[in-house]
Amino acid sequence: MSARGTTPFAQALAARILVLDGAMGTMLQRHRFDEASFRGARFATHPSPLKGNNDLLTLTQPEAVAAVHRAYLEAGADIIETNTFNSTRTAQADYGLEAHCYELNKEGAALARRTVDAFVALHPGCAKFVAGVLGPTPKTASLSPDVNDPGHREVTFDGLLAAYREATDGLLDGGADLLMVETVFDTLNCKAALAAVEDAFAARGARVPLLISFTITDASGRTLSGQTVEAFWNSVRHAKPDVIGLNCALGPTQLRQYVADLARIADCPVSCHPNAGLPNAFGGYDLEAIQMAQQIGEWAEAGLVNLIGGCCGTTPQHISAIASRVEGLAPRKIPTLEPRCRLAGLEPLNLGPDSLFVNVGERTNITGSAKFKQLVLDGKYEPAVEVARQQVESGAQVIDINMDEAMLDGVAAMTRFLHLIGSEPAVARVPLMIDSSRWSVLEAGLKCVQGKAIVNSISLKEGEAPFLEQARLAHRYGAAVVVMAFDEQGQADTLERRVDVCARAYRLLIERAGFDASDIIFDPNIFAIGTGIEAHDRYALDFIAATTQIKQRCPGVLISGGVSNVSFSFRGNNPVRESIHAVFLYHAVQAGMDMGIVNAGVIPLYTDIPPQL
Ligand code: THG
Repeated sequence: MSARGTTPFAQALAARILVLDGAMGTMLQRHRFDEASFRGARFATHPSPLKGNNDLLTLTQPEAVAAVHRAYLEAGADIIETNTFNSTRTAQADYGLEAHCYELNKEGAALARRTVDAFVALHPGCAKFVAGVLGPTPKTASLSPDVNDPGHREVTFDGLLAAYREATDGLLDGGADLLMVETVFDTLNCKAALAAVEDAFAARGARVPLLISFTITDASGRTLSGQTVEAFWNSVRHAKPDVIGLNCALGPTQLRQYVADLARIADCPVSCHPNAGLPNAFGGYDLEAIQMAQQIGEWAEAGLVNLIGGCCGTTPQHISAIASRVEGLAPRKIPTLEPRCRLAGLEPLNLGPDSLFVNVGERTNITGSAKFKQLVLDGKYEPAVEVARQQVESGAQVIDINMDEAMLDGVAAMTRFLHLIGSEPAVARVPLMIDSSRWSVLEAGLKCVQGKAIVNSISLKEGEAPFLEQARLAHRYGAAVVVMAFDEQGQADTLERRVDVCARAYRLLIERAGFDASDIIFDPNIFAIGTGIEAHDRYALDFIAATTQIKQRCPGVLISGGVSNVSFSFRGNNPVRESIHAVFLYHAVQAGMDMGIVNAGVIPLYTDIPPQL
């Protein structure tokens, strides 16, 4: 695969601020095509109405589409977007044209390709690019369309994955230079698109530059699915996009602060293609070319952008004014970010060496709470969600969710529960830790979360091949991983084995699965002490010593553990258990333990424990 940073696109981005084209829809509307024009001869007898299906014009009015591409090239656009915004099965289902999606994408890319190539032939030496557009689809994987059933979803991750894969293959086969996942309003839809793109690259053994552009829907500064700018960025960073940006919904005035946020936190080029202002009473856009160019020019001068363009309501005049305004201005410098474990729910959670200990709520675990287990077994999901809410209210910054129970369909229970808490903003705020001993349940969970989650857990228990396979999949879904100190010989229970098993897993993850160290969370096993068996006496001490040594041998990783395990021998005596947890954490945190699965809110302060106890 070609390395990032050396493509003609990367070179152009390094040299100047690139200009994207403007709106396609508004330009096509000027033709006032009627039903017969949308259909053309080919779809004359199609059983459902086709008027308004702009993507179909690629096949039935290709000259009109090519004329828009040409107008933007002449206006000074460096990048031409394919007319494929709705060319996914998920979107074309509205017109009964699912069967034509591959062709719509391939032809959409080929038409843009031909138009760009013809332009370059007339203007030799200029660098122009075709961006294959993957739109958001009209459905949301993270939200329920039915207020009475917050657990319902109209579309699944797998359904979107298949739709995006077909579209991506069409765009690449048609000759797209770049791929652009754009107007993202639901991060889970976006993650399905990113996985599809990654799969297509892997199948071809070649990649093209990838652009992601998302939409802030209103003054709340959040996406439609509820994420902040930084939470969104944390949730898609795993795809290592060549450009991350914002488009649509708002005009430049409203978008500026979010572009500035992104410019601060993104360690890759930043783009923006706003609407021509907010829609007026008739749904039109009034911001004129010169004014829009002035605003965007100010962003360029402030060093906020690497690529700019226009969305709804923009015309070749807008793009021409913008292109002239930014010509000769320096592109934004790409910042180098500190390594951090960057998690996200609706809000970001960034963990680094200077972070305080992170409480992971343990109570949404069927194996760890009799109450939660009974609620789920009885199908009482509303009070089960309430358990999650209480954990967050009590200070859990992440919640651990486990549905491992013989009497239960784990995949279905995990899916249902994650859908429900996804609709509960007080819970969805925090990143999730998806806990299961079965990969099928972990994977089902990953298909439900829009944020950057933690997989709990993977290990070398079954050997290197399944470990690497699961690690790569977790990465593809954009998750961090808890790795248990467990190998083919069993759970590591001595200091030396705890450290050795983690060091081996570290090498494999970094060298063979493409992991950043900051996405690796080692769990060197918290076992019960005070069992009466002498060999168990050192378990807590060895965990603490292993924490220090693993951090030395595996730079950049985090350490976690299930804290309540340590006091299992004292079940029934909560004051003693909680004091043991406090003492354990007092030492483990000093040794470098970053996070722990705990009963949030009940652990006393070390200094409050009566000396006698
Ligand atoms: N490492 C990782 N994941 C883990 C663990 C770990 N997940 C599960 C577990 N261990 C951590 N979670 C819990 C949750 C509850 C309890 C212990 C660990 C617990 N529960 C009480 C009991 O069983 O006595 C309460 C029972 C009840 O209320 O019914 O102790 O180590 N990566």
